Amino acid sequence: MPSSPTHPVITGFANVPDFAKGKVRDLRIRWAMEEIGKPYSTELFDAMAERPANYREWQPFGQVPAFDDGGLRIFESGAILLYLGEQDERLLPSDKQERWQAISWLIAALNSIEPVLMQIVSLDLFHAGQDWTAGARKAAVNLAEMRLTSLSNALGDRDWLTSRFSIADIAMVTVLRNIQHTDMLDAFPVIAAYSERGEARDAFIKAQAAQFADFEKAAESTVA
Ligand SMILES: N[C@@H](CCC(=O)N[C@@H](CS)C(=O)NCC(=O)O)C(=O)O
Repeated sequence: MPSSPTHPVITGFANVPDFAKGKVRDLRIRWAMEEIGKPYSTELFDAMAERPANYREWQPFGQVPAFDDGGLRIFESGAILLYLGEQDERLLPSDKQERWQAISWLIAALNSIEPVLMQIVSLDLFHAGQDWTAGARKAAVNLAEMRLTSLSNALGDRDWLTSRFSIADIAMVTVLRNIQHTDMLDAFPVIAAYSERGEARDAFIKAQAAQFADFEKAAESTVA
């Protein structure tokens, strides 16, 4: 539901390599905004160029996403999700135990699962074809499989990480997308079904379409 600059602003990229489309982390924030029906605007940067110097006052690492809600500025996708969760119970339950369970899973997605999966992304995509990656990949896959086994056991027969959908699932489902270029989830049917469930949500579909639409718009304006 992208809209005018009077709405909260999410930063993202105008152009990324094909393998990164649908994976750039602004997708998490777009998804959360769609879940609660909140319009937003985007500010897009050229991924291959230096960010504007003053952007680092907003996002110290020059990364996306960052978020501006009427002058209130936040960086880190997890922090932005927490901010949105604080505003709407559809994203984060108010019951104390459920809330902290969801926050625990949000941090687990970003801190226990994402770094492990990003090692595989780094070896397969960012350093593709470099001869040192073969040995390193085996160790990275072993560690990832250990974590995925734990995640699968924790999910069990539940639909979501906690008793209902929350920002924890937005984080986890988008994190898991990073290994879509592999067949690793074939061995984890519980996680594969969980990912599919998340990606089948209307809000996810709209968010992903909006990210792709922004890439296309930027490509058209480059050609024109
Ligand atoms: N921990 C940060 C990671 C952000 C991040 O890695 N963003 C990527 C795009 S998905 C980026 O901006 N990469 C370019 C760079 O690191 O310079 C978050 O979750 O917001």
